[in-house]
Amino acid sequence: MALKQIRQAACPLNCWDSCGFHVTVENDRVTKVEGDPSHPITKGKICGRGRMLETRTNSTQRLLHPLKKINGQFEQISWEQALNEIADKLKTIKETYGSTAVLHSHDYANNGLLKNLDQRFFNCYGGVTELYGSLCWGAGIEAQKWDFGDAYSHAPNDLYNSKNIIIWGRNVARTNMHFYEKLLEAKKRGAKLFVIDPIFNATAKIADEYISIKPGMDGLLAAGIIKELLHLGLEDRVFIEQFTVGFADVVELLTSISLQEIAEMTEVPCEVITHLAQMYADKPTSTFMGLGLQRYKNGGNTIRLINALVACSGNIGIAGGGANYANLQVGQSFVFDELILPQRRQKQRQFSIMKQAEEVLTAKNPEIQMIVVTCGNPVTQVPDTQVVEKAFSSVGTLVVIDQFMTDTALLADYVLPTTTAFEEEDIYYSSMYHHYVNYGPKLVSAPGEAKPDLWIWTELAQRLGFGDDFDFTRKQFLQMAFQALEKKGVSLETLMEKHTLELPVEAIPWEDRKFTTTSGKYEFTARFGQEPLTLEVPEESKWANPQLAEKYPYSLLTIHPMRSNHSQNYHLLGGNVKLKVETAQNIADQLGLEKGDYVRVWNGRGEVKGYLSILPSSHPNTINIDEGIWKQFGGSVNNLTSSSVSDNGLGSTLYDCLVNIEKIN
Ligand SMILES: Nc1nc2c(c(=O)[nH]1)N[C@H]1C(S)=C(S)[C@@H](COP(=O)(O)OP(=O)(O)OC[C@H]3O[C@@H](n4cnc5c(=O)[nH]c(N)nc54)[C@H](O)[C@@H]3O)O[C@H]1N2
Ligand SMILES: Nc1nc2c(c(=O)[nH]1)N[C@H]1C(S)=C(S)[C@@H](COP(=O)(O)OP(=O)(O)OC[C@H]3O[C@@H](n4cnc5c(=O)[nH]c(N)nc54)[C@H](O)[C@@H]3O)O[C@H]1N2
Ligand code: SF4
Ligand SMILES: [Mo]
Repeated sequence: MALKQIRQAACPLNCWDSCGFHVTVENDRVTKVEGDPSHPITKGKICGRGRMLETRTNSTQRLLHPLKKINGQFEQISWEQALNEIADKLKTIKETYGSTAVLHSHDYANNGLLKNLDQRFFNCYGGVTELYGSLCWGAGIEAQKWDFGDAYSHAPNDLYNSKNIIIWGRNVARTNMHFYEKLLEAKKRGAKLFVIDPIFNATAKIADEYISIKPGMDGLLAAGIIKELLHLGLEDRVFIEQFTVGFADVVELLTSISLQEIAEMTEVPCEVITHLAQMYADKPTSTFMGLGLQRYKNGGNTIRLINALVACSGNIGIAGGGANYANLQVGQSFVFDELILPQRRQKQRQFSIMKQAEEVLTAKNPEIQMIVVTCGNPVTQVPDTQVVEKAFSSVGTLVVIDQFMTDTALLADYVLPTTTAFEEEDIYYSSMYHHYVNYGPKLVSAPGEAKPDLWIWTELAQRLGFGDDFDFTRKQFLQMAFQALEKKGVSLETLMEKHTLELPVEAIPWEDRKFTTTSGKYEFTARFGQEPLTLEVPEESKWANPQLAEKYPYSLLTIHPMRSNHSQNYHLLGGNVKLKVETAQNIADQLGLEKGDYVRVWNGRGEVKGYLSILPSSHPNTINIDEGIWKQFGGSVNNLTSSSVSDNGLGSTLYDCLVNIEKIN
């Protein structure tokens, strides 16, 4: 008789929601993944990507053995051979060129605490070339740090204290499902919901008001709303005078542009801007920014101008208010330095994550000899795919650790098969939305010879002479990260028993009006902070580059897919995955395109082909192609995107992209 058990576990995926699971296990096999009804956020509901972790774990496409490319063909080799050869290469590279001739290319495909041990490995090895910045949220995080001192959000249930709720460039219904449920509840309780987005998405459908905006122009819109607040005398003078610095600079900046000009550039009518100013003053108003709206050259300034609006309308540090972007209080609860041992690094070099490919191609002293990829699929996810492919094909040795044969793995010299979340124990958290941390035990054995990332680091460390640094159990590593929490009475033992714990973080950030900036105040501008606020436009726009805009008249967004977490699920969806090119109605009308037409979208960096569909009610001259698509299903939209870096230096400009489109046969 099959032994069937329902076990508590956690979602490992890089996502706002960090859900709790009920996983059915039968005969050492995961057979179903559902929501844990006792989880305070998940309450029994999860998304398709979470449920699909069952398919992901049991898939016949899983990598089962170490592979080595010999004469262009992958051949199965033993772990012993793979580890010995990679360790030998690491030894020789360090001796000949220095340890920074190795690039560690990674992203955050798995939210497990122990996934950070890759950095421990590379630090103990001597320090390699690491990536800095973030494709995901870099510009916005940096903006929050400049203005407030850190990026903190209100606790999820504080939403019920809001009179007005603004969803600014976050695709809540698709990317943040448990927040969507809270929006529905807040509406029931009487809150008014506003959605500002170029795409009339599923969240816009439940809004009281939808404000359609030209992509990349949100900072200007915020500036216009501030202008109207001042014009109507609705700003919070007490907050501005007592708890902020630099407001005079904002006022001066706003004199450089008229409301009419702002309306023309943002393509948001003046009356709507005035109305939004009245709404911001009708407190408490909470603002929830997404990550989509800051993936522009001017992304840092965009977030800073929205912060400025929230601040001068007096919505900071009050129940039902907040400039909610991310909640770094969550990640800051763990002691990462104990895990990654930064002091063991002897050498260091950093490449921007956006420009890693160009940096690989041009690096000197030392040139890159080896790239090791963990928790990432750069050929699909990093901008300017053609350059990424060139760079990742050019190095002496490419090692990819993954569960599947991705487009990046296809380029590798060594592919090492790793486990999925249900095959190893870890603790999962996300600094994006809520402040609960989840425990995920090992539930089933790994198939074939797949091994946890940690096992791979341990084996390599032993071969390289620093095995002692990895001579700890998983639990001991978790205890290292939990040191600060234990002192606050949050114990690892309790988490492992209860599976979910609330972290002791502030529910209403900045309630005491003590900001962690240099001045201790909210910083509108550069006086004590970093750089002045400016009214910038996207890099690829008719204002910044009229010639480019003439050639490529349409704004391309490349938002996150509904049914896949980035590139992780397309190959598991079954059926015929078709690349969808979604355009605003006016583009289809102008070019005589119809739903189902086969079209080519191109710019100076590359092209993508797919099938047309219409984005109803969305902003004119806007196109969207979801990100994450493997070559075999049509190829990554990053063939079109730019590797530019945001204004404040740490973010991507993935949505700052002009293209053209035509019908093909
Ligand atoms: N289904 C699904 N969910 C996911 C993920 C996934 O891959 N799939 N990924 C997870 C990860 S890693 C992240 S970072 C989050 C991202 O979560 P979100 O921020 O919600 O999603 P994005 O797709 O990055 O951003 C898209 C939203 O920003 C809007 N947008 C784009 N440009 C602009 C602009 O200039 N102005 C305004 N106002 N809006 C704009 C888009 O129209 C869209 O509604 O989602 C997480 N959740
Ligand atoms: N054009 C465009 N590009 C984008 C975005 C966009 O909106 N538009 N979004 C950006 C954002 S927000 C993000 S966060 C990034 C995400 O970029 P990535 O993190 O690179 O994308 P994923 O597809 O989630 O995951 C990459 C790989 O990690 C593997 N993986 C999963 N778990 C593990 C594990 O435990 N160990 C190891 N070794 N591997 C594992 C998966 O199998 C997958 O192949 O993409 C960015 N790229
Ligand atoms: S992907 Fe996000 S919403 Fe879906 S189950 Fe995982 S954490 Fe929950
Ligand atoms: Mo992300």
